[in-house]
Amino acid sequence: MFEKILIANRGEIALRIQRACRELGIKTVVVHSEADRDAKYVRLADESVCIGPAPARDSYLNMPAIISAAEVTDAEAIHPGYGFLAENADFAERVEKSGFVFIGPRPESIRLMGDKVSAKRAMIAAAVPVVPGSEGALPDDPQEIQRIAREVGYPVIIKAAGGGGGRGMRVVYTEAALLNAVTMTRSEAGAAFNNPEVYLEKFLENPRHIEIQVLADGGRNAVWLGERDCSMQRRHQKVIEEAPAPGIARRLIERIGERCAEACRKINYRGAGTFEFLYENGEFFFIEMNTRIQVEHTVTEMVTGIDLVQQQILIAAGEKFTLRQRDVIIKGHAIECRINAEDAFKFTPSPGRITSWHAPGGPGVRLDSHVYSGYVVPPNYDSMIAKLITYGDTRQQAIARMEIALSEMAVEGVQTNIPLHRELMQDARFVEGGTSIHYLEHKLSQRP
Ligand code: MV4
Repeated sequence: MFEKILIANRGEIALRIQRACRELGIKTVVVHSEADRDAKYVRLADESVCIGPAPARDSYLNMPAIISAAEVTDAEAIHPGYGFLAENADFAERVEKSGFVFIGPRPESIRLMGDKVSAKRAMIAAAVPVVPGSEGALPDDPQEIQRIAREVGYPVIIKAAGGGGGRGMRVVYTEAALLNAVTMTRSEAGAAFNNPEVYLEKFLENPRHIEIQVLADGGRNAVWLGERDCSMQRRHQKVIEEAPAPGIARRLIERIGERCAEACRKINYRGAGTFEFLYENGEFFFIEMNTRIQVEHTVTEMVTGIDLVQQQILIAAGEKFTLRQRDVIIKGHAIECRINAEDAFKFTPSPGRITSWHAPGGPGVRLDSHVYSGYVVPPNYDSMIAKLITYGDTRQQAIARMEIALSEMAVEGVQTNIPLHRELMQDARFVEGGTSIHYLEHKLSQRP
């Protein structure tokens, strides 16, 4: 097992990784920017290294600075968390070339999934159902593009191969709008991702976003750890996640989960990963794979009792990965509310000093947060300051516990989206379960 790990991230996930290391008896090095110098988790780490000024590109995205920090502190492995360099194949490669272990998939896997066209091709080969669309990237010939779109059937969506997570896509409803949309998406993709390749899919109008969590050892052992419903989102930012997904037949999920585990074996996937699907009219369609630990991994931990961050570390250390599918038993229900420092109505960021911080508690309540009374939320990074997770025997109990926990939570000095979460816990459609990816934005558009 490793003696010392460097954490190349900030905020709640830096603390989360630190806690996993502690439990495994591993020392931690935290790298931080000048803006995060006074963060409590920085002081709680065994060592810390300032790697640059506040802007992420000068610190959390500065590969040589991070690798140098690992060298001077004698860390053996680097955990990238989520965001920043977590899905940067070049970083993973440089980490390994410098003699450290990257706690994540092999660089080739990150690269394969980073290119959404090659990811989809790999899934088709592994018998994972995908959204109907072009076979690979779209050709240049306009007539050929029109033929593909006609065959798939309108509406269609044009997506950048280098995009993902909602970046670089365009919906097209008529043939008249097709070629211009392809040209525009191509040119934006060339500028944004340095890759002008685009592909085409049938546009699903009212799907849910369901994702499958996997853990794999890079060889024959791969397991899936149930699903999460992440449909409650605004502008591609998830707001609430839950596990399991309400109202979907278990045999259907099991079939998809098995396909995901088999796909991992096929590509020798290593570490934690997430298969993203759109779910509509009882069918699953793969869209993307994330090769990192995700923000919402917590709800899977609550319903499986498995510590996903510890598993990532064990797998990276080459310890025998002994988890078997029969050991993964989904029990109860978990919901996560992302607490952001932002205006609850206008969604504008609200950085600044938290003058008062009261955390909720009680049975089935988990709060993952690096924040405390007196903490200053820097304006340089995303606005998430906490994840409030509740667990219950039933979905109804998890919701009830969430309502109580939200009511106990008191934050002063910055504005938060706690009022929005309280509203959602009382929302009849949310309580019923199974709302689509458009529900939240639709609801917000109806607000007075
Ligand atoms: C889609 C889609 C409908 N049809 N693909 C957005 C993020 C990226 N991961 C893929 N996205 C979508 N792809 C087809 N063929 C609708 C979305 C989409 C979406 C997906 C998941 C969660 C929220 C979303 C919000 C708007 C659009």
